[in-house]
Amino acid sequence: MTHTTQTTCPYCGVGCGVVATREGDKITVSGDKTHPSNYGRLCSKGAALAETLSLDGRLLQPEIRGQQTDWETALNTTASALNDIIEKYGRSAIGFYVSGQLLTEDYYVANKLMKGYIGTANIDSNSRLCMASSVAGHKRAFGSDTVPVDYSDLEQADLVVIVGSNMAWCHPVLFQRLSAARQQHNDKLKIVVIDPRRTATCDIADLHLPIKTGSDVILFNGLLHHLRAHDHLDYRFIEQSTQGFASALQIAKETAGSIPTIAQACDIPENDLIEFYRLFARTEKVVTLYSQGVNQSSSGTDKVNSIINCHLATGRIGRVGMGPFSITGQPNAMGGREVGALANQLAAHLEFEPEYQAIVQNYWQSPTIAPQAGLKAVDMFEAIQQGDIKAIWIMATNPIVSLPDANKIKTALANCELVIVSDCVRNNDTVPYAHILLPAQTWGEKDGTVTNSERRISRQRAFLTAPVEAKPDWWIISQIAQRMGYRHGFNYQSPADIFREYAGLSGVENNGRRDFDISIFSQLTDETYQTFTPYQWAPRSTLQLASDTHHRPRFFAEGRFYTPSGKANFIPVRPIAPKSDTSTSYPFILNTGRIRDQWHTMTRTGKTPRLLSHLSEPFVEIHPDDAQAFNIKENELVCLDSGLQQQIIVRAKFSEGQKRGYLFAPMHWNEQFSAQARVGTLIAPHTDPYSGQPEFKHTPVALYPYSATWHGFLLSKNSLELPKNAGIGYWAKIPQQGFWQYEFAGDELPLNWATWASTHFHVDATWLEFTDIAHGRYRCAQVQQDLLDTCLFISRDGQLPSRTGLSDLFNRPLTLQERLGLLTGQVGKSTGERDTVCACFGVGRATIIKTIQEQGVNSVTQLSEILKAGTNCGSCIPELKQLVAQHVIKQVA
Ligand SMILES: Nc1nc2c(c(=O)[nH]1)N[C@H]1C(S)=C(S)[C@@H](COP(=O)(O)OP(=O)(O)OC[C@H]3O[C@@H](n4cnc5c(=O)[nH]c(N)nc54)[C@H](O)[C@@H]3O)O[C@H]1N2
Ligand SMILES: Nc1nc2c(c(=O)[nH]1)N[C@H]1C(S)=C(S)[C@@H](COP(=O)(O)OP(=O)(O)OC[C@H]3O[C@@H](n4cnc5c(=O)[nH]c(N)nc54)[C@H](O)[C@@H]3O)O[C@H]1N2
Ligand code: SF4
Ligand SMILES: [Mo]
Repeated sequence: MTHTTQTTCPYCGVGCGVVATREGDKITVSGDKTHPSNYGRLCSKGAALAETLSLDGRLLQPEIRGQQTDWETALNTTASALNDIIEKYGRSAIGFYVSGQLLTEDYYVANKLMKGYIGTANIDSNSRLCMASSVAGHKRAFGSDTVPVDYSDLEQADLVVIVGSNMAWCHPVLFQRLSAARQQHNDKLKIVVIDPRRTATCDIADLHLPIKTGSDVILFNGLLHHLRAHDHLDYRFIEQSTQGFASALQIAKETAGSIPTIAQACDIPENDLIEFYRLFARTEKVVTLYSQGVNQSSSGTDKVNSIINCHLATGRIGRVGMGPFSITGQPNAMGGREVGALANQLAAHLEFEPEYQAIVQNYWQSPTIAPQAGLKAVDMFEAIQQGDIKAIWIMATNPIVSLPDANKIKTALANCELVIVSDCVRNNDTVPYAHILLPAQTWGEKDGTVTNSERRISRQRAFLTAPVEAKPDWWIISQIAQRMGYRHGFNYQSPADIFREYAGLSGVENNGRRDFDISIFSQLTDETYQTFTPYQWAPRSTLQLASDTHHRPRFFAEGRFYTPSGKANFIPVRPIAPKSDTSTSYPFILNTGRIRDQWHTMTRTGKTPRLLSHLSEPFVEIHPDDAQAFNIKENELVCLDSGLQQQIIVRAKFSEGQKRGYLFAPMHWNEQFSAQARVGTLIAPHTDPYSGQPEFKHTPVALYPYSATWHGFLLSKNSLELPKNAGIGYWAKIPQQGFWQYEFAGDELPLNWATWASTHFHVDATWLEFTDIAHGRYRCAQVQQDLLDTCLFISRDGQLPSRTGLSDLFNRPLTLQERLGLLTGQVGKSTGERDTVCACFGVGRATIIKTIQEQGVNSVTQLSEILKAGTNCGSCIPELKQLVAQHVIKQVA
């Protein structure tokens, strides 16, 4: 029997609808054609969701200090441990660190417990690392955290300015919608990308401005001044709907200076700068879309306001096809902002003001209410380190990987009296520090709502039976709250109960005074909650039940904002240089971010071979000329050092798109997947003064080759716990179809490889072994009943057999020749496929280049017809285009 469930993707803030289809034991996942975010499209990560559903690596039983226990004990122990800490040290000694991977209902209950019952606001979300600068910027300008743009505005704009966002990789389906709109408009729609790197997003750009990191405020201050100087302002709008224009303009003029000064400060060609200013000035329908290149900066909030200033000055807000658009990262980053699970918000877009505190406490009928804002993420972990916070409850986030100064987070947690972790995996970098581990349900099992970047609330629905001991986060929090003695506030039977209560709160004494009001849902029946269709909240939602975006009132359409005067604020912003700069010891700027096929700390996307085939090892991207100057070879292992406690060791990857003097490393790799590749260990915890968001994109570092004296790799049918004392300075773990691949390198040569292998990998007489002392080679293999179980290859000079050739041997009995081949190192045929470009059909770079060259391919369409690459999710199209362009040109030349 076939059973289908409509739900949403657990990854990015685009919030795509997916359909999970179950036929017997087989589950497939496809795009939901009826969902207004994606209309059936999925990216490479969404398309691979069905491959991530296994229970491998799941946390399936509560644990207290390493011992498995039952829920009753775990809940009682947690509740009484929290109460003990409150009694001994006071309520401020407790902190919750929550996440945009939680559902709205989970988020709401956690926030309620902390702010209304424990009575402090020491609850912050990993959205602090993600959206906080946008929230702060919105509030300063609009008096509310309102995102005034819809996805359809991107399609209706004539100019889209993409600032600090690699949407081709990070919001791929929205990027596809934008690309399609551009094709349809016959290129009338212009696209400008502002990013120090030339990313895949630049593939559809008419203009790319590779500015220096942190120079965005100068660029947009210069734009504001340019708009004034060339008479492109909307004076009526400025007069009727805004305040503070004169001083914002004055500061912009003073600080940006002339075109040559701005071009120099941003390090871009003058002509390109003028072209951007002219495009912006003459185009009415402009959307400025921005993300972490703006937010994750010590001047993130000012960057946001410098962008908003330009939209206010031209009156380009609140109308079709225009506006500033902060795009959200996590599946429910927006939901977290709505419920208010950030330390400086109260709940449901209500702020820390006496009137609102009274509203919330009264609505909750709670014993207390947090008196003031609590500690933001970075400060919260500092307070743990200082011993001011004694108990921390971490839910759905992995701070030892994702917070700056990540090794200090380790020390802080190691010294913390009580660490509670609710997660769905048994092994991530944070889990070992937990005294209490609470197994949570994961995507496919859990049930509730999420809100995407365009304020659209969708249901996430369960389509799997959850393992018995995995529980929904809202249930875990409510049970603990009840056992802490807060019986009446947490007696929820279902997520629908919570959603109704939360929707009700948004409407209390609102009457249009606040932007967020979904109180129409406060009486929703359980049945309607089950069948809830995607709903975009809008002004006066109370009056508008229709889900049709095109007929909904728009935020700011009447030029009214949520400030006391009703007028939007211009914020005068002065450019501030990033907190630290390069020096002779740290000559490069390290920029960090995401890659196409991995999600954050890899706990889900790291499970599937397909998603690790695109980029399978931790790396740093460097301009080839910089590499040459620093004597770095392509694919060589290199060390990065920022002067904090630890270095990282990753592979050097050359890219012409990298700005000179800059490096880029992905944020994803962690201690489950590599020896030393957590970039967070390099990043100083500098934060934005308004938002508290860390500066993840600007760390001065030194770079030098890793002095490897040997290289090797191991392929094994089973996932291995690598020996800690084996002198393997670098390793990376890569899941493959039917086996695991481990890449190794070390800087200390063991005296004897055979002894080394027998000590660390239990190689004994049952293994086949070969040592070539003269050439520094060692090989061994374990074959059981003709089937290859494990093989290990070591070499001093880096000459090693092809991994792809060997991979074939795991799936069938070995011939005698192949067994011998394992020892001579001449086994399997290399297909030369290392980097998979099209994850859906497994098509690699080498095949693509060969096809382009041998078959005279000159377009992606032609290439796709031959290889199928790019015909499913389309996430690889920017790279395919790049390869076609590069290799066609070479042929002509
Ligand atoms: N594949 C994938 N997609 C994801 C995620 C993921 O882990 N993997 N995570 C999701 C989440 S939570 C988030 S927050 C989003 C993030 O989405 P994005 O913000 O698009 O991703 P990042 O790679 O962090 O950074 C974006 C770009 O900012 C540029 N940048 C750095 N410094 C500056 C600067 O000073 N000015 C300007 N203008 N640009 C700069 C970087 O070079 C980078 O290309 O992605 C979401 N989508
Ligand atoms: N260097 C650098 N660092 C960064 C960034 C950067 O650009 N550069 N970006 C920052 C940003 S924008 C973000 S959003 C963060 C993300 O960083 P994290 O939040 O640390 O990353 P995730 O891997 O998403 O962690 C989610 C954890 O929650 C678990 N989980 C998933 N679903 C559930 C659930 O339903 N319930 C529970 N209880 N657990 C669940 C997963 O197993 C995983 O362990 O990283 C930040 N850190
Ligand atoms: S764009 Fe990709 S990752 Fe983002 S929600 Fe859609 S399918 Fe998921
Ligand atoms: Mo994020």
